[in-house]
Amino acid sequence: MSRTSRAAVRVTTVIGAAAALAACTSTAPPSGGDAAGGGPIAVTAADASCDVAAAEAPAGKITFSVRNTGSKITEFYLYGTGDRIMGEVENIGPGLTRDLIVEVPDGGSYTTACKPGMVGDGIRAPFTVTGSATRSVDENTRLAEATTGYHRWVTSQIEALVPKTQEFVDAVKAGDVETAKALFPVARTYWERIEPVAESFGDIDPKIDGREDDERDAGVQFTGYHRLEKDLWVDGLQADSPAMADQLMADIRDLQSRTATVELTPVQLANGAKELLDEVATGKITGEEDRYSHTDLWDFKANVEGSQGAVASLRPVIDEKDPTLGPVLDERFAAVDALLEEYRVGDGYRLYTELTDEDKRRMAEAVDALGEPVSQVAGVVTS
Ligand SMILES: [Cu+2]
Repeated sequence: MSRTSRAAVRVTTVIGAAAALAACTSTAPPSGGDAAGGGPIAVTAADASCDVAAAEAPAGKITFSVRNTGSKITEFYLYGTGDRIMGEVENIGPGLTRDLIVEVPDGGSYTTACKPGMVGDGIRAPFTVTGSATRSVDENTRLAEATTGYHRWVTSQIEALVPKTQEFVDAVKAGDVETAKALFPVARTYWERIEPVAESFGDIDPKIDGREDDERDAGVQFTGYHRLEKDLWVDGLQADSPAMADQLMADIRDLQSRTATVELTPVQLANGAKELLDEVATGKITGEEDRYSHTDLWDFKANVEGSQGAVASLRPVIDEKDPTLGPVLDERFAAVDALLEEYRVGDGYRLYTELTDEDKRRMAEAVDALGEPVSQVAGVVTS
């Protein structure tokens, strides 16, 4: 789960994901253009203000160019009804500018938000989308194939996630701590590969992958993989561990049934690919995600594979639109893979606690170098 998601768990619907699922398969080239005047909408994000240059844009592709003039790392979101995330851009350091490209097919009321310090509900403002964008699934067969192919891949991951998590859950319920510990990072691999899809459903991700220190509404419990991780590694199995295990399984099955009918757009795939790398940077290289088991490198690898899966589905479109980008992506993914191989131990990886600062520095550098071309994918596929 991403830092962002965790920060916003309290608002119930959050999601680090690429964008919420628009009510369509908007595989047509974006028809709305960029904002009212045509260009990107400038957003000036300071520590206590969030100035969005336009409060309205036509439906279709909307680009926000977010400049952080403050002193804290910030994020920018576009929310739909019920805080459904249409798109977000994370980790914008002071002085930096990053673009958020989002496809909004339906006109209506939306909300923009800057989150200086990456916490809380953010500095919000209403944003209106006018008209509606053309939806023509068949217009671009390559894009349609990309989303179909990715959906197939996600389905295959879920088909492995369900039985692996069941084995993990069974081990917890049987009180077999050693087996459960061994299965924990394995089951999570399938989860971490497809997390942006799960995050797009909002409420599932906090239940499955929330952390103990997440903000929660009163009465909402700390559940999911990390709660069981804490039991297994720190507290020992608790009276309610079996119930927690059952709850995790129920939430995973809920994910499975919702994923069956989900429709994803090419922009969501592209943004999800970048999201996963942001997750690596903020959750894994920091050792924050698996703080009790220290199995962060398993998740690291899975996030990279998930990013690669989404990029791979889009590859024919990327090659058609910008033939220079694909080879750069190949090279950077290969570099990250090669680096991670250095930390392999058997079927797994070295524990986070065994990494030196130099190891972490090299990982951060490789992930940054990969993030750069991956962040171009959304723009290329919608060009
Ligand atoms: Cu996660």
